[in-house]
Amino acid sequence: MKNYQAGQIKSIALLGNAGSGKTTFAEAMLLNGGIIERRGSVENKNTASDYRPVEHENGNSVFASVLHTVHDDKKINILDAPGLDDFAGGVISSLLVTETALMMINVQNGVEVGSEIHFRHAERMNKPMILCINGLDHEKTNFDKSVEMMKDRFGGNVTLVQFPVNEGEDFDSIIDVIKMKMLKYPKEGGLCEEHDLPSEYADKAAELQAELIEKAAENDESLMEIFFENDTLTEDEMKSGIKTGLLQRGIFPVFCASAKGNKGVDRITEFIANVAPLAPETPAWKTEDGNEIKWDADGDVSLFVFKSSIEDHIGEINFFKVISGKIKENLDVTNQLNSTKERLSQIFVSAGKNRVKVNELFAGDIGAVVKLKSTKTNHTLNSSGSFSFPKIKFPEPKFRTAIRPNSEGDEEKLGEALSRMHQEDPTILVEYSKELKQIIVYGQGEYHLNILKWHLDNIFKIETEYYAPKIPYRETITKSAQADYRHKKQSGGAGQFGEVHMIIEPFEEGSEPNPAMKVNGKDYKLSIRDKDQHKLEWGGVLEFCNCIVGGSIDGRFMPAILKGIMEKMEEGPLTGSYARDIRVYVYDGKMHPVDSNEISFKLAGRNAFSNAFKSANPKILEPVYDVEIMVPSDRMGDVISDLQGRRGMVLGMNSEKGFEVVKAKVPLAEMNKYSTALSSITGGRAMYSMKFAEYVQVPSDVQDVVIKAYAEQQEEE
Ligand SMILES: Nc1nc2c(ncn2[C@@H]2O[C@H](COP(=O)(O)OP(=O)(O)OP(=O)(O)O)[C@@H](O)[C@H]2O)c(=O)[nH]1
Ligand SMILES: [Mg+2]
Repeated sequence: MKNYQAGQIKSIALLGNAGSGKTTFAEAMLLNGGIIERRGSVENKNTASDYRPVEHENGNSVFASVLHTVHDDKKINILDAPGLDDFAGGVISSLLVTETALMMINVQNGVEVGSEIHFRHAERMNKPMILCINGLDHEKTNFDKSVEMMKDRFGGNVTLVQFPVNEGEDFDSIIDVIKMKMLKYPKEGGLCEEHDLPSEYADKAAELQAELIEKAAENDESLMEIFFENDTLTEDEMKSGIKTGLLQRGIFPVFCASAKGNKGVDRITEFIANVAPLAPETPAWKTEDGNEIKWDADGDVSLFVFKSSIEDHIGEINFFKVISGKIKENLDVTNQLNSTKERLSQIFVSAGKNRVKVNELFAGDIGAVVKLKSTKTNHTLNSSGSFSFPKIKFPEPKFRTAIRPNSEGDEEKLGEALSRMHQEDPTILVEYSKELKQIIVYGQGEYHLNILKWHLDNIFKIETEYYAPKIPYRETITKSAQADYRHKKQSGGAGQFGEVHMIIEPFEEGSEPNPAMKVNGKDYKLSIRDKDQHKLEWGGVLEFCNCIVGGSIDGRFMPAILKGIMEKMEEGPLTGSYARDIRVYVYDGKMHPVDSNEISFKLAGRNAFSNAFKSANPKILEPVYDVEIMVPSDRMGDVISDLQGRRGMVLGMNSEKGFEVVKAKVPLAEMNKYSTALSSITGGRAMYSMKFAEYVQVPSDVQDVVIKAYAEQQEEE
C-alpha cells in the first residue's frame, strides 16, 4: 500500500440508528476503492466490518470497526460504529479519532432515536456532520419526509446537496446541486455517470443550489463579499465555504444513497476526499495538562490508543491515532501511563477483518499495532516528552447484574474473561463487591450484558449465571440510644470478660459531641476526654468519643471496642449493609483483672453497639439515581406513570426538538431491567442516562420488606 502524507488523509465515523446501513455503506466504500474485490452483505455474514462471530449471530454491529478506503490520492479512514445505544462506547471512541461524522438516515423511518443519540454525541464533541439519506431503493421511501424530520430535529443547518430522481425500487439517479448534474448509476451500482441536468429538475436544482451557496457563503466573510458581488459562488468557492461551514458545524450537507445498491456511495466518498476537513484543519489535541499537541508530521511522535481487541491468529491488537510525527516500523516509544518501552515492530492499516502491513504512518492517520507489552485503550505512546492525552469519557453504566460461574473452580477463568471483555469494550465494567459479596457487571443495557454472556458462553466457554444484584443499602439511626453489654466467658482455660456502656446518636456534619444529654428519659453528664472522627470508605462518618472516667475501662482496650463497633458498621444490624453517620460515646464499663483482653472488649463493644443501634430508630438508606429520559412526546405519559410506579419522583420536563426530556429521581432498587422496560413502553424510541445522586431513607413499608428479605436470607445461609 502506498504511503499517504498528512495532507492526504481523511477520517470519518459512520453514525446512525441501528439498521440504517452504516456497515453496508462501508462495504460499498471499500469495494469502490478497490480494498475488497467483492461486496459482502450483513445478511450473508461476510462484510469486512461485521466480522466477529457475535455480529454474525446477531446480524448487527457490536464493536466499532476500523476500516479504510482510497479515493484518487486520498486515504479515507472509516470507523463503522454500532447503532444500538447499548454499544455507545464504540460511537464515542470512533468520534474522538475522526474529523467528520457521516450520519446514515434510514429513509423508511427518518430521524430515529439512534439518530438523535448519535447527533448529540457528535454535537457534544463538536464534530462536523455530513448526512446521508440511505435506502432510497426501498419499496416505501419518503425522501421529503426524512428531510423535514432532519430539519425539525437537527435544525436549520441541514442543507440539501442532492435529491433523488426516482426513489423506490428503480432508484438509480440523483440530482447533485454542487455539480448541477444528474448522476446516473448502472444497475449493479458502483461509479456514476454524470449527465446534464434534465430540464424538469432545473428549477428545483437551482433553488437548492442557491440555498447551498448562501449557506456556504455565510460561514466565511471573504466568501460573503464575493457572493454579494457576484450573487453566486464558483464550485471551488462553494466547496471551501462548505468546508468552513462543516468545521463550524454551520452546515450539515445532505446526500442520497442506496448503500445496498451501491448507488450514491462514490459521490459521497468523493465529497469526503475533496471537501471534508483534514486532521490539521481541526483543533489540535490537548494533553491532560491542557497543552496543545500540533498535528505536525515533522514533530515528535505521539500516538493515542483508542481501541484494543484480541483477534484470532494475532492476539492483542491496539488501534491508534497518530496525533503528531511520523511513525516507522520498529520505532521505539514510551507508554506514558506505565513507562513501558514499546517497539512498534509491525504496523498495519486495517480493513475490518483484513489488515495491510505498512512501514510508515503520518500525523492524522489511524493504524494498528500488535504484540505490545502492556498497552491498552486510553494509553498514550510518545517517542519523547512525558505527557498523555485525556482518557475517553465513556457513558455512565445504565444496567447491572450479578454474575457467578456455574462451577466453583471457574472463578479465575471468569475473572480473566471479564477483564479481557473490559479491554475490548471499556463500557463493560466489573466490580468485585466486598460489600455485596457479589461480582457485579455493569453495562449500557440488558442487550449489552447479554452480548457479554454470549462471549462467556461461546468464546470463553465458561458457564455462568446472571442473577439479581443486591442493592448497596446503608443503615443509620435517627435518635439517641443507650446500651451496655457484658461479654463474659469464664468456663475453664483463658477467660474473657469485658463490659461496655455506650450512648449513640445520629452524627450530623459540623455538629459537636454533647456532654449533657437525656436518653430514654434519663440524664447523662459525660466528660468527653477524646474524640476520633473516622471518614468511612463507603461514605459518611463514625465519631468515637472516649468518655471513660475513673479508669473503668483501661485506655488500651478502647481500640478493641472501636474495632468491634467498626465490624458492626461494616455489617449493619438491620440488613448487613454498611452503616454511617453515627456518634458513639463510650462512657463506662467494667474490667476483670485477669480475663479482660482485646477480644473481650471487641465483642462487648460490638454487641453493645448493635443493641443500641436497634433501639435508636434505625433507618435503611437506599441509593437514588438522577435519571434523564428522552422520550417522544406521544409516549411521555406512559413513561411518567411507569416512573411513578417505580417510586420515581419526576423533577421536571422540557421539550427538545420533538422529544420530551424527563428528569427524575428513582431508587436504584426500582431500576432493575429499566432499559428493557423503557424500550417496550416506547417501542425502542427512547433513551436514558442515570447517575448516582444520593442516599435517601426508604419508606417504612420498603424497610420492612428489605429487613424481612435479609432475615430470610440469613436463615437460608
Ligand atoms: N434496501 C436496502 N437495504 C439496506 C440498505 N442499507 C442497508 N440495508 C439493509 O439494512 C440492514 C441493516 O444494515 P447494516 O448495514 O447492518 O446497518 P447498520 O447501520 O450497520 O446497523 P447496526 O450495525 O446495527 O448499527 C441490512 O439487512 C442491510 O442489508 C439500502 O440502502 N437499501
Ligand atoms: Mg453495522
